Order: sequence, then C-alpha cells, then structure tokens
Amino acid sequence: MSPGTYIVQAESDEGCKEDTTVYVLPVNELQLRVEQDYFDIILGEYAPLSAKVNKTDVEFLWEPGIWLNDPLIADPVSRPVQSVIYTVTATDNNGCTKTDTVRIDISIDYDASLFIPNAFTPNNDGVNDVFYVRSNFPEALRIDYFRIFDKYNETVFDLAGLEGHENAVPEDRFFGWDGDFRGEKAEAGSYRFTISVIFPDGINRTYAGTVQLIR
Ligand SMILES: [Ca+2]
Repeated sequence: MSPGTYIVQAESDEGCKEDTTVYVLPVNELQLRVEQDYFDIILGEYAPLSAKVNKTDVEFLWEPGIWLNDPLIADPVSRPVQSVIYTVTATDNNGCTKTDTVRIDISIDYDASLFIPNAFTPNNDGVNDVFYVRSNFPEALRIDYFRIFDKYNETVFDLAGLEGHENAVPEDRFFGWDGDFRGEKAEAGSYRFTISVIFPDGINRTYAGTVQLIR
C-alpha cells in the first residue's frame, strides 16, 4: 500500500455502510550514504571512513574487512596496504539493508616509507644497539636483501642467513645487525650496507650507503 489517504467503506452486520478515511503514513525507509566516497592517500596514511544513516539501531558491515580498525562500526579508520574499494552495508532493525562504496587509492613515497639509520652503538645499553631498517608502516614492506660489509669487503651480516628471512619486515631487531662478527665484537668504524625492500605494489627498491659502528 502506497503512502496516502484512502476512503474505506465499512459495513455493519445490519448492512449499514459508512465511509471512513484511512491515512497510510510513509515508511521511514533506511537511507545510507558515505560522507566521503574517494580518498587519495600516501602509503602509511589513514583514511577516516564514515557512513551516515537516518535511523538509530543500525548495524554496519564494511567489506573487505581488512586494514580497518573495526569493520562493524559506522566510522572505521582504514590504513590500506593497497588501493581498495570498500562496500558498507547498513541493516536496520527491520532487516532492511542499503549499501554504498568508498574507494581509496594509494600512492607510495618510496623514500619516505622507510628510514635507514646512519649510526648505531652496540654496547648493550638498550639504546640503538642494533642496526636495522625502520619504518612507520613495517607490515606493508618486506626486506628482500640486507647485507653489511666491512672495509675489507667481508660480509659481516647477511639477512639470508637468518631464520624466517623470507618474511623479514622493518622494525624487527631480529632482522638487523648487533655489531658482532664471528662471535667477536666488530671494530668501530664505517660499514657499507645494501638493502632492498619490496613495496606492496611489487616494486623492489635498493638502498646502499654506510653506517657508523660506534663503540
Ligand atoms: Ca647502545
């Protein structure tokens, strides 16, 4: 029955008829819209998603449910590793649903995504004792290759020799050099390194430079 005014004829048991007016009110239909349907962000940045509805007591589901702090709320925050399109589904307490979508495009700043220190102090004081790759978004990156050489061109550290190196990520001291070489403390001085990192778009970038071992 559409919303509107209807004349209904009622009849009594005795056959008396009488018109009566019936008002059919419009159903309060669920409405959903996302506040911003497109984000263009740099890898590591956050996209604040927001779904607006015209009712209370509404459940939300964001899909795919990845890279979100919570896929079941109206206003989740996404920190995607790759470009993504989210679909949000809102369901009201009558079981009625509406959907809308948000697209997030990611661009990568390859040099700003990671940080390679230029010095370390392996004296076991808990401060800067290990030379390792730093990043503000380590789970997005993978260290593919990491070797350090002394002034005689001898390899003093090689990631490939470490267990689990296939899944090496920045920010993990295990995948770094503690300043020991063949069970001895390596001497202070300048060491060369080569590091290659795989980004979420499949790009593999190599970084080479020197690091100072300070005793
Ligand atoms: Ca130290």
